[in-house]
Amino acid sequence: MMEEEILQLLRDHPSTFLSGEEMSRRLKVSRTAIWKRIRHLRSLGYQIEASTRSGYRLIHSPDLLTPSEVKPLLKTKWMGKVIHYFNSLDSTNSKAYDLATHGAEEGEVVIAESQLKGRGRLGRKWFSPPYLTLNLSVILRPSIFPQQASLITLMAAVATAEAIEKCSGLQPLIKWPNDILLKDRKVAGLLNEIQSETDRIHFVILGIGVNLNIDERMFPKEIRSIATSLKRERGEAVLRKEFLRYLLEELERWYKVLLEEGGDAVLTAWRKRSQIKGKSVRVTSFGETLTGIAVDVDSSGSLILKTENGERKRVVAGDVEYTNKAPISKQ
Ligand code: BT5
Repeated sequence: MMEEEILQLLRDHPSTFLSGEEMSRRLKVSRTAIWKRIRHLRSLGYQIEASTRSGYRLIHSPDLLTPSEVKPLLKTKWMGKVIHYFNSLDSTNSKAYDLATHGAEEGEVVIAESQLKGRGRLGRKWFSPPYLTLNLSVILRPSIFPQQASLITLMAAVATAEAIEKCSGLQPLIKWPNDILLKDRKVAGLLNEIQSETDRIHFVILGIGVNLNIDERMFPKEIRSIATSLKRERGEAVLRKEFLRYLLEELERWYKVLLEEGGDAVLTAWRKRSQIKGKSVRVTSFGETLTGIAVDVDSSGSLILKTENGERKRVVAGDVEYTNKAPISKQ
């Protein structure tokens, strides 16, 4: 994108003007083409000072998640070094799946400012309005068995929770298997999709949606009482590109922990962040509903439950509801 190249040139000259002539020479396009792109950049929120004699100077950048905004902040070795950025997509997971099928490498990421058909699990919808959320999909090619793929979800949940804490100071809790909660409301959700053979994973698409700057009244009515955002809980907007930076760093770190130290190291961090042990839960799994006490999560990421009649059950996938809410007192 030529806009990216123009921004790069302007950033390389932070305290001086760069003439339109110089820019058109470097980018091998006409001065009118440069002017049109500058106008477009301004419409996106970039403040670019223009002087007929001296040229252009970048004064202020908006909080977009474009590669040119994000890359200067990134301190990762390989995660997010290639960013496929879109203003709008149906779903970043679908796009990433497509890219991975055509050979995209581990660590490449897809970001969209908004999703038209953001996806949750089991065909559910994910609300992702423009410029207020993070919609991220990461391509991973782990050399682990397909049966261990749930560990990737646990790893991503830990990384997302840590990024939230680093960015906001808030302490989120993880709810099995893929929710991140602040004060019992969902602030982020994970959707992992995997392409594999019986004993080999081709790739995993790690989809992460985080509500960053959504105000409460902006949430659709159906989820208003169960969803929240970092802005709502913190009382102040977060810089989205800074959050993305933390998240990519944490993902790189925890993925390394998983591959080098194994699932136990991730599970230890996950248990601390989930406080699931001993909680009364109702679990819906493949159309069946189970109630009981959560005992733990095992080494493959499954939930272990002690049911009301004392049986131990292992749940591989499903939805959890906490049922030990304080009783409403009678007056
Ligand atoms: C999830 O599913 O929580 C997975 C969400 C993953 C979204 C990311 S965004 C980037 C990537 N690209 C995609 O297309 N998806 C991933 P699940 O556990 O099934 O929860 C879905 C339910 O959460 C919905 O049925 C709503 O009740 C609720 N929900 C929808 N949008 C929400 C939001 N923005 N915040 C909180 N809750 C929401």
